[in-house]
Amino acid sequence: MTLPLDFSPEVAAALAEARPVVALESTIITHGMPWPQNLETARAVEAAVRAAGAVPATIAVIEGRIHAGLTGDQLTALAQAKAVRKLSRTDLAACLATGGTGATTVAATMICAHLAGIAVFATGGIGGVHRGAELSFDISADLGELARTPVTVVAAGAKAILDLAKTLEVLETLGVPVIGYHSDDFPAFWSRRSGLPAPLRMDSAAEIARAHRLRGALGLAGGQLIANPIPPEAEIPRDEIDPIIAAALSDAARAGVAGKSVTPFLLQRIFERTGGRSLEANIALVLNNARLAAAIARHLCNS
Ligand code: PSU
Ligand code: MN
Repeated sequence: MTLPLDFSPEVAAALAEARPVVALESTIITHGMPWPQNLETARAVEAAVRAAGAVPATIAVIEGRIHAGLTGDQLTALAQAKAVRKLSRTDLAACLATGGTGATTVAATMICAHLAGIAVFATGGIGGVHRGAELSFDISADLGELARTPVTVVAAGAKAILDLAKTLEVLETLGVPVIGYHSDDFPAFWSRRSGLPAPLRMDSAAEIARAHRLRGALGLAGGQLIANPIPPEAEIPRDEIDPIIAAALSDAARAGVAGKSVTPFLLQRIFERTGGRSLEANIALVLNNARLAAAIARHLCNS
């Protein structure tokens, strides 16, 4: 069976010539940010990857086919679409089988990037263990994907709406390397520090690329999580964001939000409750992650 996988001409050429490519997810566009900042950010992130010497491959499922690299029109349509599916490992094949369209989460983007031959992926923050998971069992499929698919994911830690201590515990259980970039502290998305130590630390893209290669050489399944703190000038300090997160979580509990809707609902409530500041921080950290991912991709091509 041939894979329903299409490459943009730019991404196909870069891969054929073994030039650096960085995968980008699409759920952040459809579910993580409001219009029109979602489209502006998607374009700015692609531009940041290019400026840092790599080719961006934004990944989405359109009418039953995986696309690695979107045209301007495809990106705009996705950013404007209402009620797009949010695809993860569980429903990717079903969406393809039924000719559907959907945005890819971190988990689904890792799967598609690996199929496409792309080893590095930049996003905002990964999903993780939700607060109250001991009752809800709500643990993102992103964690299991990091344990099995060999893609290095650059993120500003996990979103601070999660239980970060439990998220780190699960990542350790699954054998996922969590590497603080220029940081001894595990970052908390909008804030530079979570107060929890980063299990590992590296200070160069070259070392991260070497560690990626060595995991493969050792036959270790899975990827790496690079925890890259938000730039200092863009951060919302923890003591400011914590009460807002707590309020958003009680909004979610009152509204009875569950399953796939939890993360988008909380991000929207935090956006409203910070007067848009959370979005500015989110944009800054994604751009920062795109630049580091491009540097890692360049080192992977040169080693
Ligand atoms: N990072 C962001 N905004 C987002 C997400 C990540 O800045 O919207 C998305 C990612 O696609 C991630 C998903 O994989 O949220 C996690 O959702 P869940 O908790 O339902 O697994
Ligand atoms: Mn979930």
